[in-house]
Amino acid sequence: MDLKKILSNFGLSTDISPYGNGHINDTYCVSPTRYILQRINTSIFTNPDGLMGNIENVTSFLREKIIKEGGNPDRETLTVIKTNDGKNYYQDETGCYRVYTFIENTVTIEDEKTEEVLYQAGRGFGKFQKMLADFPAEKLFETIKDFHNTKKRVEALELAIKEDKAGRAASVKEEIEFALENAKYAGIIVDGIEDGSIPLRVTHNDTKINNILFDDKTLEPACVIDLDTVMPGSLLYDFGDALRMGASSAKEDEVNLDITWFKTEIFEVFLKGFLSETKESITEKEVSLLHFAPWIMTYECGIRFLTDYLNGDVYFKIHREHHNLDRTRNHFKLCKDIKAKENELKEIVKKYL
Ligand code: ADP
Ligand code: GN1
Ligand code: MG
Repeated sequence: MDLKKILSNFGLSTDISPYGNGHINDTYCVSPTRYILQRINTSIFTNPDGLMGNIENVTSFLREKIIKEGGNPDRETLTVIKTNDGKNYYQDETGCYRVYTFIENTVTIEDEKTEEVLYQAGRGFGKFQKMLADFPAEKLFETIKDFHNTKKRVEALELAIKEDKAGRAASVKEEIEFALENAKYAGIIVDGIEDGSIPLRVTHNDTKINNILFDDKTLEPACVIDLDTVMPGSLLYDFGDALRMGASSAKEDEVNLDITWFKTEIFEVFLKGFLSETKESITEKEVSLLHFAPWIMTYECGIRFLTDYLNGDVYFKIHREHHNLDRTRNHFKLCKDIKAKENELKEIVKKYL
């Protein structure tokens, strides 16, 4: 693909290099005036019009709110750059491309998961959810169906085991056993949403720590990014998913499981930050599941990695052989550790409410 030609369709013609560590889209940084150029992964996001429509709706809604609150909308939410003919993405035979302004004087955190960072991330993701509390959910297109439906994720795993497309099932018996043994917990949030006991809210659904930009001096949350999966969901998804990676002592794909555990002190500071924004709206039922949220999101992501490994690595980007298996093992180790610390987590929640 000719990235310079693609950029000329946004009125830009400059230097360009690969950027970031996302697992889904191809991200590039354009300079000297910096922009983010992304090739949208259209095998995952099959309706780019719906996807970009969501992003435009959500960012313009946020923009108005930020202005009303006296904030800086160019810094606190994403800004989509239109193509020369006024569209929110550009399409050619090599794919679909979008451009955002680059939010300067911010940092992306991958490994420096300190208590300060996770406290600020809790505030940032909590505020994001609060700001979208009155966003008209019916305007949202469902970009990935059943994204956090853990029961459906278990079904997808069962199908992958049965089909065994990559011929790997026999080599991961232990992981399959762990996944299926724990499938009995898969309905706890999904069923709660269905029976109305857990409120359906507009949520981010991908609150990984590198999906928030922090001020490079104060580390305060500047902007929540990666808005591809903003859809109706549960507050517990955003809370739990941020801790899946954020509260791990190690990287998401660390293979040394002796140095991989769940840090309860990080759970505590993230909780404190998150509740500073959501305390008024969180329900009793949601509170009763805060200790469980990191477990279910880690379990769900773990079985998604395992499913992808069995399917032959077709969904998540991999950078080495067996990468998805390494991620699976890492997540299942975390699940075991979270379970062992369940009472400690419950006590922490009690302290804050
Ligand atoms: P993916 O869906 O593949 O995870 P992201 O949208 O999260 O893609 O972008 C990947 C990385 O690019 C982010 O983690 C962040 O470091 C950087 N990034 C994305 N958008 C911006 C932006 N507007 N300004 C600065 N950095 C950004
Ligand atoms: C993907 O896009 P990225 O890298 O922020 C994935 C998340 C997973 C995560 C695991 C659309 O997030 O659901 O939790 O990888 N995003 C999508 O690291 O599937
Ligand atoms: Mg991302």
